[in-house]
Amino acid sequence: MFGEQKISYSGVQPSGNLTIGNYLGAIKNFSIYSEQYKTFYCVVDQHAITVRQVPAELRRRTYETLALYMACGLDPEKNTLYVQSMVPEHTELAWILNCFTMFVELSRMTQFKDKSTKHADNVNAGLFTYPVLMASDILLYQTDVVPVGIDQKQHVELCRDVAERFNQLYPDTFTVPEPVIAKSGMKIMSLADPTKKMSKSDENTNAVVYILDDRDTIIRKFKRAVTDSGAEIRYAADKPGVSNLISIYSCFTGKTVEEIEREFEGKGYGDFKLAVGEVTADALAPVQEKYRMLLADKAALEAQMKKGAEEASWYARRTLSKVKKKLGFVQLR
Ligand code: ATP
Ligand code: LTN
Repeated sequence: MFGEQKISYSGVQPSGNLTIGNYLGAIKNFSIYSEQYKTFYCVVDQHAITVRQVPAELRRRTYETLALYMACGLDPEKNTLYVQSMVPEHTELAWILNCFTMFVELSRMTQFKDKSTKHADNVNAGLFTYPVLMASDILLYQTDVVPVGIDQKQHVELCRDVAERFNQLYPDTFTVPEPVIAKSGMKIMSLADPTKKMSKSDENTNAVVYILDDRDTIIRKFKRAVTDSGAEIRYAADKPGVSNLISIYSCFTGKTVEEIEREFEGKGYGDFKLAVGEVTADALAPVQEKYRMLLADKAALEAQMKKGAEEASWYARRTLSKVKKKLGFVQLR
């Protein structure tokens, strides 16, 4: 809470082409809060450098991610959209919170374990303290709700623990945030291995549907999606492939699992996969069109970045100044 205002905050890394997992698990749910909350949605470029990035690609993707936020329906007049590295208070608070986060807490994070296996040649300190920078993002804005996919729940819970620890020592400093995880779409799985999360950094591009894939590519990828033994279109633990496709179909059409099972009773996997491809392509077409228009005007995107960073800074400075005062740092007027 900032005064009487409730706050929603989330972020996406500009570390690759965004997927329908990012869309359904996160971005699509950001706008739910636009009317009644003060909302901050950030392009977290500083998180992205915890794994090596090519500078020109990071720069390009920063523009693209901001344009995609807007193309997905986030109106910059109603939401503060900005780039993390343009608001230096994030890293300043991160240092402070590093001193309130325990080594063992960070050692338990599954994303750290996964990423340090995947990037064994670059297990850097930033990868380890990644959740502390994320906690700083969230706590700087006195956030109430954090809409994320389920893979980020553990990080938001760590953020809550850090906030509570800090508040116990220095009362009334931070709002303790809640993770909000969409019921459907919380974890979209890979089309090649439905036991694995669909991820923008997957090397197998056929396993991933990108928001910007064209219609033919989307339909082809779903046609090739791994399904399960048997022929029934049914949502079940022993049918991870079909269940994942049912979830995607449900997210894009708003239909319930039961309605979908009824709709495809007696039909085969081929028909179903084609239908999933078509509804996905239909739903993404307007997003893609708007995205192309927005990306064509770089100056307008830069003006947006500037405005977003100015708005965000105002809030960030207030919280950071309060934290410094509580800690005993001398602040000159
Ligand atoms: P990377 O592959 O680089 O780790 P990512 O695809 O996991 O990236 P992030 O930028 O880490 O994407 O995540 C942005 C948001 O999208 C987070 O809230 C995350 O929980 C959500 N998200 C990512 N992948 C999925 C998925 N497959 N299903 C649902 N939500 C997802
Ligand atoms: N860690 C998140 C991205 C992220 C974020 C945040 C999400 C960075 N800062 C603050 C919510 C709130 C991820 O990897 N998806």
